[in-house]
Amino acid sequence: MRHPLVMGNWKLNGSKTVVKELIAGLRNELSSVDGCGVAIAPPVMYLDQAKHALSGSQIVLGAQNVDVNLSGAFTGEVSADMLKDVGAQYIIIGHSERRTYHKESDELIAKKFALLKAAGLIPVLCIGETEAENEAGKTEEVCARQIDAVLKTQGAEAFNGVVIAYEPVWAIGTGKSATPAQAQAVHKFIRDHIAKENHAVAAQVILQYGGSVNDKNAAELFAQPDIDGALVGGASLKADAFAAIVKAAA
Ligand code: G2H
Repeated sequence: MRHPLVMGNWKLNGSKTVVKELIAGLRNELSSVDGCGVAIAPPVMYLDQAKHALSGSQIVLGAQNVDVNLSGAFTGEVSADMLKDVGAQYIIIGHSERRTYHKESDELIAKKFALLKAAGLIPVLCIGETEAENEAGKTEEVCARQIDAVLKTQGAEAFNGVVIAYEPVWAIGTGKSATPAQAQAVHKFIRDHIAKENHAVAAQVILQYGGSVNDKNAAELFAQPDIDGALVGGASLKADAFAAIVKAAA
């Protein structure tokens, strides 16, 4: 049976002091929480420091991206083995900010998905439509296309043990979250889409919602049957707000 997972995506925020203080705050706030997986993805520069600061806690380390190459002359990149080496487990790929600012394609993201699986890491595959696509009624078409890049090349079984984060682009960092009903409808579509290929795989895949999740709207989102937690950006930078979101999912 799948379990809820709340993951913090710190994006391009933090410092050595922030890592120290935020993780201390999270450890304090979440020491007695049971029933919800918790992960944080600090900037890659701070993964090693974060891993040490998390030692002995239930909070798992994640990362925000991985390169599609394993090693070699790829200046500025970070490989799956390096992420594994520092103890990261959940790796975000396909975030809309990477799709937009770094021109990452569905095909490139599918390659990253495959290499993370091969390295024994857990992909957190972000999908979601833009505002224009939403208004044109293309939400399902876009989500299906983004999932199919993996599904049609690696098979439904590739989704065993992985996380998909549905993040409507119009809801990211805007304060304008999807309503619980809107998010549930898309989550159900995503699960049904995978179920057409493999019911058992679809039933266990963790489907997170992402996009302006905060301590006020989390509980209602998590009450939806196909929403298994959240990928949290802005609110993951405050220990009390992030802990409240985790508690709402537990
Ligand atoms: C969506 C989310 C985290 P925020 O990008 O991935 O960010 O919660 O700030 O909308």
